[in-house]
Formats: sequence, structure tokens, C-alpha cells
Amino acid sequence: MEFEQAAEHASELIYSLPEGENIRIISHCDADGIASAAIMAISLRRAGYNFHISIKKTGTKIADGIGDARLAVFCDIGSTNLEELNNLNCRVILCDHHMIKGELTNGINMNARAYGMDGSSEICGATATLALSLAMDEKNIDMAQLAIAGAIGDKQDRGGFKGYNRKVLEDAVKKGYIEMKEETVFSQDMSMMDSLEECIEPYFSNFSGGGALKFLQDMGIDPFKKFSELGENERKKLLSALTLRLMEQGAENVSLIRISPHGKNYGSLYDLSSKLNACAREGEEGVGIAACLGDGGAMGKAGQLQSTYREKIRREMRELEKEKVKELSSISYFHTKNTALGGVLAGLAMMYLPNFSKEKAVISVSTGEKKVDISGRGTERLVKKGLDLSEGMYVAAAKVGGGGGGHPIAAGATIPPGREEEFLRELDSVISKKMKRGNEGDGKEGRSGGGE
Ligand SMILES: [Mn+2]
Repeated sequence: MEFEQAAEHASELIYSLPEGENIRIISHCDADGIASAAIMAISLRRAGYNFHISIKKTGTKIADGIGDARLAVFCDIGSTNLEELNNLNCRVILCDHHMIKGELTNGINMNARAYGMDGSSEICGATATLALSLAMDEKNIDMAQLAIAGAIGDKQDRGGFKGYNRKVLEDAVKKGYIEMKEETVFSQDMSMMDSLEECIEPYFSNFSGGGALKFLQDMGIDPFKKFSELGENERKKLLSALTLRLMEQGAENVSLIRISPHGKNYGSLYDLSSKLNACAREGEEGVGIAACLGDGGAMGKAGQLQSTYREKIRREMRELEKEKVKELSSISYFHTKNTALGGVLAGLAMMYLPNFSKEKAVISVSTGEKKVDISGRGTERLVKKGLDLSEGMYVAAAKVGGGGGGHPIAAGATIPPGREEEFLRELDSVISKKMKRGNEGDGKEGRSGGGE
């Protein structure tokens, strides 16, 4: 069966229920999950159904509290919980893109991976959900705005939108719901000084506490002007100086200008995605959903959450910048009290902090009373050299009585307190062995080549 055919079947399953029926939506607690839930909710409302949304974190018991609903749609979550889904008393539709284990016997599986799509780069939870939404009514293409924000949330914009994401984006551009605009990666609405200070991706080291002001003044650029108010030459000069600075920090693949999708109803979809992400991170998923459903007040609140969240990250990054980094052969690691930010900080440190080696994966360790949360981040270049954080976390966590996994480039683990040292040594050993093998392999194949 083709993916779109599965979407047709799922749509028929929904329309087999009478209007006014209450349909459950269960979705994942991140930007993609929030966008997915909103797409499903709006689609159901347009078709005359009621809905009830629950946003869940990955883990078990995601299907708790379904009550007597006759249909539950799982978006961006559920593929690793098939046993739970199969045991439900209601029918199930699964719109997902995560790794799937087993078979859904209780409804319609729209996990894109089951149809040969690359769930890590071509389709996300929100675009998979949009496929169902389009099968229900092709007019729902306006919600490609939300779907693309979801794809950005899952970093599927990297290297340009691909596969089903791209198809959806192109359709929405054709129909006038999305416009591609060139923009800088830092904020357009603030003075240059403020936007450089508050920028997180990319993160400029030492730009806080007057650093950005001095940098701009030294270049002869008025720090209180917005980027749009600068002259053509000033802009060019500034962009090349900032690029140089990021390269000095060790950042790879620096690009300060991007062609960004703007939604007719939501503005910059990068910004929307970042707001939804902040809502999820700050435990205010409801605000994110309401913002997607068109509640202006909620969108304002989401903007505040975005500021709060960014400020938290900047505060931690300023500390990390000063840190004497601890290193083993293939990993660098740091401790943070902020469990929720571990992965984000590891990723930003890996990319932008000069005191973290670009040749080693970055690991964050946050020790709590009952458990230790570990997050690891690498780069595509390191993955090509054989880095596999997923395998490393899995093996090392199992050794100390914990659990772990994820992707080669980004993974995590939870282990018992007191076992951190042992875990890190094992993780380093597993990663080192694999990277050594990876290097040997590359060496053999690349003998005739040389260069990239
Ligand atoms: Mn997702």
C-alpha cells in the first residue's frame, strides 16, 4: 500500500463516524508534536467533529485516559508503543515518522517509514498528519504552514526541505499560503546589538555584557540600528565579519542568510517553530496549541515563553563558555543542573563554543536525586567518521543498569546516580572503537580521492 492510500483509508475511518463525535488526539511534547495536534484538531473541527488533545512525553502509558472514545489519532508518537495501542478498546490511526517496532493491528498505520520514506529527513509528524488532513479535504493545504513549522522543529530543514516535506511546501507556495523570503538568521525586529546578543542559533561567544556593542562599534556600525536599516555595504561587511567570528569559534557550515518560509497566517515559520518549541520546553503545550488554532493572546504568550526559554539557554551558555571542559578520547562532557536543557546545551556547545573540541562528541550530565540524565550531540562530519551516539548510549547505559538510545548524531540515556564515571568511560570506549573503525574504512575507500 502507498502512503497516500493509507491516508485515504484513515480518512474513511474518520468519516465513518457520525458528525459531532468526540475524537481523541494524542501527540508528542515538542514543536512537531504540537503542530501535528493542531493540524489534526483543525481538520476534525472543519469536518464537524469534536476533539480532545493530550500532549505526552515519549515513554510508556501514552494511551492512558482515552476513556470511551471510539477513535484515537496518535501524531508524532506511538510507534514504539504498539502493544499499548493494539490493546486499546478504540480504533487507532498512527501518523508518525519515528522508528517503528512491530505491527499496528488495531487501525491504520501511517508511519511514513513503513512506506519507504526517510522519517529523519523527508517527513515529520506534522507533515504525516497533514497527509491525513489532505485526504480528508484537499483545502486543508493551508495547514502546510503548521506542518512546515513542525518539520523545522525536527530540524528537517537542514540542507533544504526534501521528500514529502518539500512536496507539501511547494504545494502551499503555489496556493499562496507560504512565501519564501530571504532573511538573516538573527531577529529582524530588534537593534543589531540586541539581536546579536539574544541569538542562540548561531550562538556568538562573548557577545553578552557589552561584547556585541563593542564588536559593532569597532566595525563602525551603529549598534542601535536594525539590520534592515543598514546600508548595503555595511550589511555585507557585518555578515562577513560575523561569519569569520563563527568560524573562529569552530562552527562548521555557517550561514547567516536563509531562504525562509513565511506563512500567510503565522509569519516566519522559523519563528513559529521556535515559539512552539519554547511552549513545549516550558511545559505550556496548551499555549502552543491555542496559538496554532489562531488565538492571538496565546501567540503573545508563546512569544513571552520564547524569550524566557532563550534567556535560560543564554545564561547556561555564558557559564559553559567559561568552563574548563572535561575530555576523554572521543567525548567532551560537562555537568548541568538544568536537566531539561542538557541536550540543547550539548548541541550548541558542540557547534559554537570554542572551548569544546570539534573532534569530540559533547555529552551533558545532569545528576538528580533518583536518576542521572545524559544527552549527547555530535555533528554530521563526526557521524561520517563513525560516531554513533545511539549505539554508545545504548551499550554504556545497559552496562550500568540504565537505558539509552536515539540517533547517531543525537542520543540520550538515563542511568542510576553514582554510576556517571563508569558510564562515561564505557561510552567513550564504545565510541572510540567505532570511530577508529570508521576512520579505517574511510581511509581504504578514500585512498584514491583525497579532499572532500
Ligand atoms: Mn517529530
